[in-house]
Amino acid sequence: MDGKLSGTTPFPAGPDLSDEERIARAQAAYERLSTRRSCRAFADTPVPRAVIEYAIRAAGTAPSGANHQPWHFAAIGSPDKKRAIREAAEAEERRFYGAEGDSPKASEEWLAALDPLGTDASKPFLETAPWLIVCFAQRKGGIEEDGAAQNYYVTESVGLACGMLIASLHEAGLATLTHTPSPMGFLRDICGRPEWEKPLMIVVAGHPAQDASVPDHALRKKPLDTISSWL
Ligand code: IYR
Repeated sequence: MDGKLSGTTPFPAGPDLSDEERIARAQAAYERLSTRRSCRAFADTPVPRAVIEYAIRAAGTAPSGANHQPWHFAAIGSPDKKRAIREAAEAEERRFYGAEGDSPKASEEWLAALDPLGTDASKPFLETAPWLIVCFAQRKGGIEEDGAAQNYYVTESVGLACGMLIASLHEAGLATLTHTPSPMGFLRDICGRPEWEKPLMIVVAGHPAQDASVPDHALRKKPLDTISSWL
């Protein structure tokens, strides 16, 4: 059987709601999610591991290619590991931003696009925040533990899981940042992950620092009639 299950189970019934109740729920979900902001200054206030565990469990329910669940989440809470990640990430970011006098690896256009966010090579939040969740995409593995099967739609699948991770952390009242030092191969070494896993992003989670702020640029969301068409 190779661990594959061939039966079926009845599709679970959704809640018995009127259309009005459904609209109200959809609106409430939108309103809650729309308050999420990327946070770039975190307090060192601890967050229980159980919160992170449930958020990772929720991420692990995401749809994925052939249900192979091609993700691994390394939850980093230890100060030593956080420091190692900060040091390696900042070294890459200094090259990206050209902070050491060399010409930046990033194009002028890219740096101009980041200007309204006010980001630079300094990433103190990687040590201050209580949790760094390093999200890995598994090029192979299949559904079996230690499997060798090819995985499919890996980036799409892990992107969906990361979205659900962030939404769950937001629901739990935490601030998050999706951080993408570039390149980020060093995360594989620090987290002790195998070469067929590709780090996709770090999800930083915790409470915002008292002086955390949101750049106006981040508040500009495209309206419904731009992001959708109805045919
Ligand atoms: N990794 C860099 C640059 C960066 C790139 C994008 I695209 C962003 O939306 C934000 C930052 C950094 O973290 O500073």
